[in-house]
Amino acid sequence: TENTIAQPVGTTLERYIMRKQAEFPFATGELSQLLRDIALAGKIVNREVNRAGLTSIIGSMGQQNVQGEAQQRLDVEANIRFIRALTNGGEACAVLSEEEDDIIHTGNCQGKYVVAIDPLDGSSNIDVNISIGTIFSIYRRVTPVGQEAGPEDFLQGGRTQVAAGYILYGSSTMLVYTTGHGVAGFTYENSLGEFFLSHPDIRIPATGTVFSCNEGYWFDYPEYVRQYLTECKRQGQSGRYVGSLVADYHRNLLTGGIYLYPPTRKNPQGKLRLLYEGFPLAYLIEQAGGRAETGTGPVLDVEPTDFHQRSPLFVGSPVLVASLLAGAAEAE
Ligand code: AHM
Ligand code: MG
Repeated sequence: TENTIAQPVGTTLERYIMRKQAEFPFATGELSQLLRDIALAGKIVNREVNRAGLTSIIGSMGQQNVQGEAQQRLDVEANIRFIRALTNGGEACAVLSEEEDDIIHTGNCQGKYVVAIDPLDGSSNIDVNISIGTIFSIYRRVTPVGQEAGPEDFLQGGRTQVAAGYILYGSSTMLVYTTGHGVAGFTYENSLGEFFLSHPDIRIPATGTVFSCNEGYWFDYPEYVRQYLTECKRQGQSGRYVGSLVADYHRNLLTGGIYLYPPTRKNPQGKLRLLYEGFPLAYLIEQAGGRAETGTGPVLDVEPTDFHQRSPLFVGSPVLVASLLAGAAEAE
């Protein structure tokens, strides 16, 4: 079947990246290095996430993190780790993070890439030991190399992403990414400190029986969303909602399903952020054969105007997303 675990051939992320790079004779290796930087920061954050419940105990023992700094809140810590890795790596000239209002210049003006990132998504799940994630999106800069990056580097539009992915800190930690040639997933082996290729070519099932949304906002959802969900229930489908976007998305990617963060009366653009949530997950789902829509068009076609703008998100199996949209079209 699809999406099954690969034979244990032991392909590490490192080897995989090298092999892929060799397929593009003109590649300079900078994007490869950028992916390595992200994986490295992911390993560090994974370690912090695993110790999360112990931080107050460790703190009371007067311990500090490896940099000699007092322990931070985990989302702040993750932000620091990713920015540090991207700065040290040298390929990214600037970073946009959910944690900071403005873009962060790394000082690497020669860097060809910019990265938009949600360093630790699922903030409500951090303190209760539930899966959380990191989401990232990479663009080749449009401003001249040698200068500081500008807003236009980040506001190019989702279709110009050169790579995107996420790290899921779950019962296992996984890194899943695309560079526009399909989607590959890697599972972290703690004792070896390596990501191993476990899901070589992820394709989302065309349909599924899972719907994922926060039903607490039911009365604020558009009528077409309520009708769609009502039909899901009539068919006896399963409601599954972790409340961590990466976890809900990853489950649906592997098993088939739809994730919904609709517009609500209070938040007509929903809650999720376009540049480091909607765009990367939309790019990746299309690469896996799925769809990502806002209700009025593909997520990737939204023209970004603000770093932190929001967008509704309906993402998952193509048949399910199409069925939701059919209702939306009828409602018009
Ligand atoms: P965060 O960036 O503050 O962590 O919020 C994003 C999270 C997503 O991971 C999740 O899907 C969504 O917010 C849940 O929101 P809600 O509690 O409104 O259902
Ligand atoms: Mg977030």
